[in-house]
Amino acid sequence: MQRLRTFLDGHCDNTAVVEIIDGLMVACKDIAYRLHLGSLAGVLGSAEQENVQGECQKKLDVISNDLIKDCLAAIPSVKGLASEEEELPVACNASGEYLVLFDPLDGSSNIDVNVTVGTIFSILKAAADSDAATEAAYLQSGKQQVAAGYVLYGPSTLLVLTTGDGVFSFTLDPRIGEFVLERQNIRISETTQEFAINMSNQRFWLPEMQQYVSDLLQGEEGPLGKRYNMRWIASMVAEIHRILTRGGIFMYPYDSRDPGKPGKLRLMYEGNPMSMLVEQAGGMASTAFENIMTVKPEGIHQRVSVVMGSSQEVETAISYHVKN
Ligand code: P6P
Repeated sequence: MQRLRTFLDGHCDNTAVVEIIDGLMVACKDIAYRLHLGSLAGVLGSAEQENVQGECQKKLDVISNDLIKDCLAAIPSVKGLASEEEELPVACNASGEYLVLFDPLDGSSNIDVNVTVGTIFSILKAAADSDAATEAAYLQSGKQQVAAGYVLYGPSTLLVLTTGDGVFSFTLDPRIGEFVLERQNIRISETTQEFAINMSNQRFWLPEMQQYVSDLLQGEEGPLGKRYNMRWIASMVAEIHRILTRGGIFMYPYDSRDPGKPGKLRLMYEGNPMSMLVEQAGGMASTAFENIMTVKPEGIHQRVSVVMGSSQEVETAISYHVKN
């Protein structure tokens, strides 16, 4: 059993990034502990406050965010951080060279019904003269990420990460309190018969997306010529983990409920890190019109339309959009 730090020391020659990932896991192990205690930890339910997104925060959203912030601020190579739960970025160590963006507890609406949630993180190199207390320092496209990953708090606690040379997964062994290597060089199957989308939004989608999903639902009698199964967990981390494990396509497309926004999910700490993982595993990640990791960010909480997973299926979804 290879422990996470042993693996990272042999796999990644960027010691600062290794320190950040290894250090971040201290907070994630604490989050895993509190989640698995559930109501016994007195941390379920609402925090009776909203985040910058105008979403009702769960107690564990706030606790997880604070745990990760404190943990990252103590790592010398972290120059600053940006969180879904923080309106503005937070400067950490002036001598640090890296920026960490994260969603501390993605899918947290599932906590009270005991469904899998996760922490998503993205690591960027800070420009030497950048001010980590301002958004500008973080507004780099997804292609600039040096590392990305998520911790999945499910029946077991898993870490899935990439430092730009393949995707690797680790299982938290509670007997020793360490993440141990589970899978190496994870690859997503090019084809799939499983799609994930929230069908209740169907009437708000672009006609192109409506047509694609309609064809998926027609199965072998339709133009796509095969039967599809559907999944929707309402927790992106769990959906993407399923896709990394057995293929599939995950979609949260543009919808007209809020015409001013290109989608629901956030580019910097959901779309980009998940896109890096999916592409490193041989999949594709698109807005349906362009590669997610080429989107030029204009704000740290910017939203993005998401279509990602098995490459051939994503290409099919894109073909419904691009020709029009
Ligand atoms: P809906 C969780 O809130 C999240 O950001 C993603 O993890 C998830 O895929 C999506 O939103 C679920 O959204 O509209 O189905 O509740």
